[in-house]
Amino acid sequence: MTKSERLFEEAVRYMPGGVNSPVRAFGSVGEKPRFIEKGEGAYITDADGRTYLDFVGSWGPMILGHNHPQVKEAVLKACEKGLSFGAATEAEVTMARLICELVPSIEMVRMVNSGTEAVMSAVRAARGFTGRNKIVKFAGCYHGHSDAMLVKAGSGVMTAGVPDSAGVPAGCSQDTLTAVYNDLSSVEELFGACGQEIGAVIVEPVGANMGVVPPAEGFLEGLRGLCTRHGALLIFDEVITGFRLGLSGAQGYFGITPDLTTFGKIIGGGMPVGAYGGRREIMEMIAPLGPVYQAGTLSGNPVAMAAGIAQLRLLKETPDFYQKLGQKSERFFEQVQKLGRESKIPCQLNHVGSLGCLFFTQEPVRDYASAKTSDTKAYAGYFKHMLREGIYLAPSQFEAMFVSAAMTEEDLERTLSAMETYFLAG
Ligand code: KE4
Repeated sequence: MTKSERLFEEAVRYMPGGVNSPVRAFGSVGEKPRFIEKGEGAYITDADGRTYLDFVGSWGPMILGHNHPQVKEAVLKACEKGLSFGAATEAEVTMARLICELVPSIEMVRMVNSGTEAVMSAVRAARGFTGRNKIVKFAGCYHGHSDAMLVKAGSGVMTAGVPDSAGVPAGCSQDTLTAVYNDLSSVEELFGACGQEIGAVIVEPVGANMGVVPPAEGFLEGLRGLCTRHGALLIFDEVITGFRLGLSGAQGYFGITPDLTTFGKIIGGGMPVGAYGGRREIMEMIAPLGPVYQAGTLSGNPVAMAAGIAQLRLLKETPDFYQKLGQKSERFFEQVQKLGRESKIPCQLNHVGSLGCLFFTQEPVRDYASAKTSDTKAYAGYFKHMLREGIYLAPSQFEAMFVSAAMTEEDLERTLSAMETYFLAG
């Protein structure tokens, strides 16, 4: 029995499914989870001493790779001064100023502790600002686990959202309407049916929780236009794309200005951090200034801020950081695409910048329904093959590959040859 197996055997006694977040249980790939002991640069090492090239990167935060010396040093330095005060600190001002400087649409920002909390708070701010209760989201987009976001696509236009989890009362999901990603007409239909009641549309500007699904030409512009026309707010959930696709995230990459943006992952540098921000008149609704209540004991925690500030400064000050990461990723994904075309196993690659996903389906993937045509068993076989080759991929077909700046050309070459063996073996 490996140490990971032994740890898992014990873990399931004390934690639901033996994990603190479901995807880590490796359930959809039929493997026992690897317990990770450490990370360094592009690599992680499990409890049995096996190292893997890490394409998960803690689901996005580790864009610089693990244990970056300057991020680590900033954290250790902050720890020297104490871990948490529950009081205002300079680090929070530095972080808020940095986000407002880097993302033009953000005039004011509030730090929280996770992407879920950022989305939950942004939705409440949108409802408070507009005085409207309905929120439109998209099938296949994930915005964390707050009740209003755990909604199954209702069948008809007017069908109120149906809870997508036990424990979510109908009352919490009835005001969440679901549209089809990359299908503007499905959004127009909802606005046509209840436009004056819709307070906001929330969207992942690049879908990254149904695998990676880029926005179709005109989709994001169309959402912007519809929201403006109907007096609803456009919320970009940039928990994954924020500081991933560029210093001003997907909104800079695609040139669309949302009213509110949510962040997570990269802004914490690996520590628990989320944030939401946007137009001043909206953010001034937030307590203690305005009537929308939101709070958090560890929000803006000085150690977490130190990690996030160090990472954001490195991204801002490293010359041509995103150009280099983008070119490296483009070269890599082009090779993956070529392998996919020669592969005996049908697969489709979607990618945007350093985000990518290989879908095991014949169909081009442009929304949740087409993503779901993927053969998850084939993905599981691919996952296991790559794990044996020392390549750590997302343990689910419906997640993203994250290329990190720490990955070398040799790392990516090794990944491609591991893929080639699998695809050509068929
Ligand atoms: P957290 O509460 O997990 O920090 O963030 C929720 C969230 C919000 N919005 C988007 C676009 C997200 O991708 C996420 C969380 N992403 C998943 C990965 N697909 C986190 C991994 C997990 O759940 O363990």
